Amino acid sequence: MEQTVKKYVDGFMADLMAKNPGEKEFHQAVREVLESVAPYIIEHPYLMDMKILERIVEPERVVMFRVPWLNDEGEIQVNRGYRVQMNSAIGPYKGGIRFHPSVNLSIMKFLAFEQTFKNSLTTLPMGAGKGGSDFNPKGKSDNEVMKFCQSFMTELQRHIGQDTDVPAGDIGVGGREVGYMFGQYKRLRNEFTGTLTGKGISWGGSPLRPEATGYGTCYFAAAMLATKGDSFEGKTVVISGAGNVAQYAAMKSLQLGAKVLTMSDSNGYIYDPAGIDEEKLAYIMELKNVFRGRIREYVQKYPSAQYFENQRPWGIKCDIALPCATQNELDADDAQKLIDNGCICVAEGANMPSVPGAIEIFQKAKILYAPGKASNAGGVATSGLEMTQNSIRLKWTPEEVDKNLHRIMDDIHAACVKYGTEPDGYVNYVKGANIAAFIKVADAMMAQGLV
Ligand code: NDP
Ligand code: 2IT
Repeated sequence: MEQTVKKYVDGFMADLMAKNPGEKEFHQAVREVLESVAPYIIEHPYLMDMKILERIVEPERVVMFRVPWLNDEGEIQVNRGYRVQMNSAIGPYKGGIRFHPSVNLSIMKFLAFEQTFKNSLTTLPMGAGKGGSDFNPKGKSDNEVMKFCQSFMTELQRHIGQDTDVPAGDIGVGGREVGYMFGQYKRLRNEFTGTLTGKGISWGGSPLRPEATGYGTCYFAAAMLATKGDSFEGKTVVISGAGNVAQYAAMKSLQLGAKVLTMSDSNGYIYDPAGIDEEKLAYIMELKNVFRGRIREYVQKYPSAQYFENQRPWGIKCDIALPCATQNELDADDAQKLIDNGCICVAEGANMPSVPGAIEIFQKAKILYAPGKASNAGGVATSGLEMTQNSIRLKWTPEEVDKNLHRIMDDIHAACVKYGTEPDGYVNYVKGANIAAFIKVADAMMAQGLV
C-alpha cells in the first residue's frame, strides 16, 4: 500500500510541478494535502476516475490585473493585483486579501488552495479564494493606502459580490484597508452589501471578527490540550508575529491563564521573561495598530525585556508555541529546539508557518500539532458569521458570536480526531483535517457534475 501511495503522490506531483513551474509554495501546500488524502483516494477509485484531485488543484479562475496609483509626490506607481477563485463547490469564493511585497501567483495559489480545505472544515457554506497585491503598505501615508485600495477595488469589483466572492483581510490588510476597499466597492456598485468581511462594527462588521483568528487558534489548542487532560493554565507560550492574529492569540492565552513570553515582527523578536501581561499587550496593540511601529520599541518601554534582531523566537523554552506571522517561518531546526525544550503543543495561527521537515519532527515526537487550516479557521468562520448577519440584516452580541466561534473550533477539532486518529491513539491533525475537508468538497463537486 505504502509503495502504491508513494507512486501515486510522486506521479501527481511531477505533473503538477511541470504544469505550474516555479510555484514552490503552491507545490508545498498541494503535496501536504496529497500525502494525507492519497490513501483515501486509492481506496475509493471512483474519486480517481472522476479526477477530483486534478480538478481541485486547478483554480476555477485566476484574475491578474494592473493597479496604477499616484503617491503623495504625484508620481505614478504600478502594482500587480490578484484574485484566485479556487473552488466554489460548497459556497461563494471566500478568503482574504494580502498586501505584501512578496505576493506572487504561487503564494496566492497556495493560500487559495489551503482556504478550500479550511473553509470546508468550518461547517459553513463557503467556497475558497484568495487575493492580494505586491503593494507594500509599510511607510505609506493613509492617503497613499487609500489611493491604492481604491485603484485595486476599481478592477476587483467586477469579479466579486455577496453571492459570488467575498474577500476579507490577511497580512497587510486590516480594518483600515477593508474600509477603503468597501467604500470604493459601494461607490462603484451603488450597493451596501456584505461583499467584504472584516468591516467596522458600525457599518456591517461582526462583533469579534478582529479577535476571531487568534481566539480560535487558542480554542483549538485548548481542545487539543484537553485530550491530554491539560489546559493553558500556568503554561508558557511563545508567539511569533505582532499583527492581528498574534495580538489576539496573546490576549486569549492570557485570559486562559498562560504566560506569554515573546512576540515578533519581520525584523526580530522580543523576549519578556516576566511575561507580556494585559497592560504590555495593550501597549503593543497601540504601537502596531495606531503608530505602525516596530516590535523592537517594546524594550525601550519595558527594559527588563530583550530584543533579538533578525532572529525567530523558537529557541525560547515554552510549553505552547503559536506561530502567527507568515508561511515557512518555522524550520526543522526550530522544531527540534522546541521539542528539546519540552514544548507539548503547537497550534498554527498563520497559514503554513511550519516547513514540512518541522511538521515531521513534531509528529515523530508525538506532540500536539495543529496545521493552520484547522487551528486558524476561526477567522474565516467568523467572516462566515458576518455574512450571515449581513444577510439577515441583524447584528449578534459578542457573546453569541464567541459561542458560535468556540463551537465551530470544537467541531473542527472533533473532525480532525475522527479522521486523524492513528492505531496507537496519536491524533494526526494534518491527516484528520485534510481528509475531513477533502471528503466534503469532493462530494459536493461530484454532485454538481463536471463543471
Ligand atoms: P498582519 O499584517 O496583521 O501581521 C503580520 C505579522 O507577521 C506582522 O507582525 C509581520 O511583521 C509579520 N510578518 C509578515 N511577513 C513576515 C515575514 N516574511 N517574516 C517575518 N514576519 C513576518 O497579518 P495577520 O496577523 O492578519 O496574518 C498573520 C498570519 O495569519 C498570515 O499567515 C495570515 O495568512 C494568517 N491568517 C490571518 C487571518 C486573519 O483573519 N487576519 C486568518 C487566518 C490566517 P512586519 O510588520 O514586520 O511585516
Ligand atoms: O487565511 C484566512 O483564513 C484569512 N485571511 C481570513 C479570510 C476571511 O475571509 O476571513
